[in-house]
Amino acid sequence: RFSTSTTVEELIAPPVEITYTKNLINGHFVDAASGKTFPTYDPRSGEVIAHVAEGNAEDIDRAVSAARKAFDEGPWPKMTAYERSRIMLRFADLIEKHNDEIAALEAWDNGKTYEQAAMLEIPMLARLFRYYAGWADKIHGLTVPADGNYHVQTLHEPIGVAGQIIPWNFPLLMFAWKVGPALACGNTTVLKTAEQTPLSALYVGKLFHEAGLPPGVLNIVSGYGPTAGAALASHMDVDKVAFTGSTGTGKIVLELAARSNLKPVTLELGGKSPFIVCDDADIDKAVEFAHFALFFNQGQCCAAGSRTYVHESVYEEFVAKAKELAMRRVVGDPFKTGVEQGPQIDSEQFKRILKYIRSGIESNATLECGGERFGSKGYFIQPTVFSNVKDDMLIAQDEIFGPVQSILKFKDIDEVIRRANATRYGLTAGVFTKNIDTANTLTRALRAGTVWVNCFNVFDAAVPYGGYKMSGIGREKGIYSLTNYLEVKAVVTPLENPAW
Ligand code: TXE
Repeated sequence: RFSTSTTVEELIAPPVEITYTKNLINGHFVDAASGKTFPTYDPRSGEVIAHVAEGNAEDIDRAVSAARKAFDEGPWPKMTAYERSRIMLRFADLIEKHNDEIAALEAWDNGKTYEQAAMLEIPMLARLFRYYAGWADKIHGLTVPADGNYHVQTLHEPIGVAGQIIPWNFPLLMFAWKVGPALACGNTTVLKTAEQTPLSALYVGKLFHEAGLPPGVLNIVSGYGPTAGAALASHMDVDKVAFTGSTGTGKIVLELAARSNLKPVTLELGGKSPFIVCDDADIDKAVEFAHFALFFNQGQCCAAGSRTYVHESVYEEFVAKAKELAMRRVVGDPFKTGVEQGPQIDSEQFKRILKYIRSGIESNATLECGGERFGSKGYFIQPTVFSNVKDDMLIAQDEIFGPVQSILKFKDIDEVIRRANATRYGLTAGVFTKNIDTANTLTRALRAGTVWVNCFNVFDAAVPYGGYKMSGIGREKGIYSLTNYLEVKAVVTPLENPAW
């Protein structure tokens, strides 16, 4: 089944033109200050898709100046919240109108399936902006019953210029998680996209301006992390930084923020999330969800359920079914209908994942299926399942970020709680049981920002998302995300007539 297939040898031409490759600063597409460009690649073949303006510190500086001006002089924070909301709603309408082109760009630059982008991610992008548009005119402070004759109120004000650094696994959903709340609260922003996937953000950035976004409110700079990203995190005129990516880079961002102007930082980092299958679970459903929890988006999800703990009484059955499902997974050109798994993002991730697979084999985990590259070009990897995985193996400890499922065995609930929590991460967890008491025990005991019970990867605009421990700081989405982009001002006024 995994033998080299011809499906990835003849690639379908993506149904979209590349129109925007320059940085979007102050409402205009401009070349990089240095005049340099960098290539972005098609992960199906490793061939260059386009050359994109390579932003560095100078471009970040220009973008921050534009954002500063748009914040300090308006019109964005000074506009009525209703007007801001209407622009965001018009943007959502334009996203829907251009759904298929945006999806094609996203699939081409990232390697995810066109169907996933067109049917799930781009509709979700519009949904997220409508959600945040709804918040724009519902952000307000409190009146506080302080001691003494004072009228005390709190004003919830935008924090200023946001610096936002995003990864490549969900380029546009990460765009929405960052830009949505920042703009709803009246901030302006400079967004640094991932160097692997610069194209789709530029396209939707243009649509946002068509929807009436004033220049300078959203600036998008393409470029590399240590140059453009670091310049943004350490910029003295950026008031807040939000980052999604690896835990290692998250530490650097936090340090750069601290060493510059102590700007507040939100971080959404890596994970090694447990997926726990109890003895009373619906096994077929658990197998299906465990597969989805790990293999979705080529395994390139921070949420991935990458430690599948299965109760010993159902372990053999579970492993057999998980293997069968992985063997049936359709790998191929992500533009082809019915394909479930495309290539990994780039050669670096591809090599890294294969290295982890080798480490699993060397440490004597049982390779149930997969284990090698798929096809002979591009960055495709066979869906891989390991059983008999032990907690101290590298594949059970590190974030692999690829299509590699690790199945571990457990005996009782206290033991699995202890083992599930024995990690530096704490992003998500999955629990499969029909027993309400077991579900309640596990949801409270697991140290993770999200616990999905009898489901997984449910990402609603209103539901907060973020990590415990080294999986991050702060929450995105939902009402909780707004606090990342607001300052609270207490206003105290004496009352003239003490009798009041
Ligand atoms: O991440 P980086 P990479 C994890 C996953 C993956 C690993 C490495 O395990 O295998 O990270 O991926 C920018 N200052 N995740 O190397 O470096 C960079 O340009 C400022 C989990 O791609 O964290 C990009 O825009 N910025 C994750 C962004 O940081 C810097 C999603 C992410 O890149 C920078 C992606 C610097 N010094 C990877 N260096 C998730 N949580 O979903 C890099 N960047």
